[in-house]
Amino acid sequence: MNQLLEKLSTCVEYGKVDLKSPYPPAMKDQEGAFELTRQALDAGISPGNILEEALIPAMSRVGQKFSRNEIFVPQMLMAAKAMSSSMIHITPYYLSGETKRRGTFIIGTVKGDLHDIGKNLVSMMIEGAGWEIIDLGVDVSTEKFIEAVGNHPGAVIGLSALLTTTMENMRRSVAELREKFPDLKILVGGAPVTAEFCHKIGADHYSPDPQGAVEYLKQLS
Ligand code: B1M
Repeated sequence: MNQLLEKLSTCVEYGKVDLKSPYPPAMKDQEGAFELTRQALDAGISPGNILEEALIPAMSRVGQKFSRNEIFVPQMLMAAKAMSSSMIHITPYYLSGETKRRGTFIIGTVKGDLHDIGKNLVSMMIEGAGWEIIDLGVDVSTEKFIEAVGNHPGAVIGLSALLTTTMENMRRSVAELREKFPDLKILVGGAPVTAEFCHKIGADHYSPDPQGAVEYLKQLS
């Protein structure tokens, strides 16, 4: 791999955002994802190659380490922050249509539920895997989920729930989404959710963590 891309990939994996970022201490005073992405673009490397060869593999390594409990939420957040600093340079190419995303992923925490830390991690990892994210936020009504799917034909949807009480709202939203969009792929997750519950409510896939969600989407794209 190109040396610049290799360096950029390492920065994202270890959460080195930019030159002035003191984290991680071992990379203090070194350029970070922000500067290296700019340099890669200036060197003529395409945004698609930067994404496919540096950013996506870095986030995939992060997801695998998180699944194996080798890193924890703060490290994952720093990696996502580094990825976002790189995306500042890459996003304009998507907006201009010059570079294509792998698909659109709609995500939200179900009605009555305000927990969003896990949902945000999932959405950051999926964005890191090359998908466009439509984040509906927390306390999302079934109507809002339905409206978003209507506005983004072909999108995959993800519902998160952290409370046993809001699992019932997840069930309702999934049932109505399924009725309106029989072919829609529905992913569910959140601490109290299980594969058995997913199956019972008619969703397509349950993932206990962001990496599982990324792997599922990979099969679909
Ligand atoms: Co809340 N809360 N909380 N809380 N809170 C829990 C969930 C609870 C287990 C704490 C406890 O009692 N031990 C408990 C639920 C009990 C139950 O239902 N059985 C609880 C409760 C009761 C409440 C309130 C009712 C408290 C009250 O007011 N009496 C209240 C409810 C508010 C509401 O939602 N309506 C409440 C409020 C809050 C805060 C606002 C203070 C805050 C949320 C802040 C925020 O999210 N912005 C909060 C927090 C922080 C927690 C705990 C401590 C941490 C949750 C968290 O962020 N975990 C939590 C206890 C705990 O989990 N230890 C608790 C870290 C996060 C990375 O993990 O969200 O599980 P998690 O996400 C994981 C996976 O689940 C998965 O990937 C993530 C990364 O691995 N995942 C998905 C998540 N969504 C996914 C979607 C996918 C795929 C995977 O596909 C779409």
